[in-house]
Amino acid sequence: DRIIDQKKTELPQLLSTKPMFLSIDKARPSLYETLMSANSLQVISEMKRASPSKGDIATEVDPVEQALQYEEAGAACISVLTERAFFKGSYADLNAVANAVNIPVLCKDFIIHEVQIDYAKAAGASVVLLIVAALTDVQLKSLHAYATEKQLEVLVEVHDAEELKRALAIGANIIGVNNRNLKTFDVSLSATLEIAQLLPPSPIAFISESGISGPEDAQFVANAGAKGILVGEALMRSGNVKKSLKA
Ligand code: IGP
Repeated sequence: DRIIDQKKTELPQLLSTKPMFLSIDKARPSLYETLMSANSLQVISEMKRASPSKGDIATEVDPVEQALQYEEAGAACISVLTERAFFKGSYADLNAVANAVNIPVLCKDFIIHEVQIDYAKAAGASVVLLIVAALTDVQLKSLHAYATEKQLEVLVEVHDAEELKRALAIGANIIGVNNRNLKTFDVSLSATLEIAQLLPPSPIAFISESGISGPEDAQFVANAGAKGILVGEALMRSGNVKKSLKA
């Protein structure tokens, strides 16, 4: 709630200036297709400097160096935190990463308004995150339609059965379960198990997000049916990204 309140105070600034980025136009692969066609667990690797639950993680890291390591190690997609007040991210980070890599790039933020989608697109993202818990049904539906119209893919994030229902109702085809409860910061991989069991037979790219700290966690959520995992902290702290991603 505090993050959303903060977002609301930032909207006037975004609305009063046009997004201006030097973006290299790239035809990136589709994240959905990548996840659905792979026969092994795919990794969305995150550029994350800090977080409200963990404090500073790697504030001084060079986002381009980090992203190139991820890409070279075989990541399916790179997630870049753009939220500034709590995660120390920026659209500049997103823009630098998008220009450096050729794989899908996800703008990781708390999106509540179309203008944030315009910024994500202008900075070079090919995927945006929509968090069901942060939006009304009307907002969720219209932001999903807006992003789709702008040729962006959408990762729709849920945490429980009720939110999954709302994600399915708007026809989300990439659904991520956040193992971290955003209200309490409690992390439990059983959230992935719970949601996996409720997924309909339709072809949904199902992702497990947060709290995946090593190969055992990855195996656990893969067994539950995840086609991909979203990993931030463990990779930011890893001295050897290649080795970690291989494991
Ligand atoms: C990564 P972790 O525990 O591996 O660092 O988590 C990612 O799932 C997490 O950063 C995240 C997030 C979010 C951040 C998931 N959903 C929504 C901000 C907003």
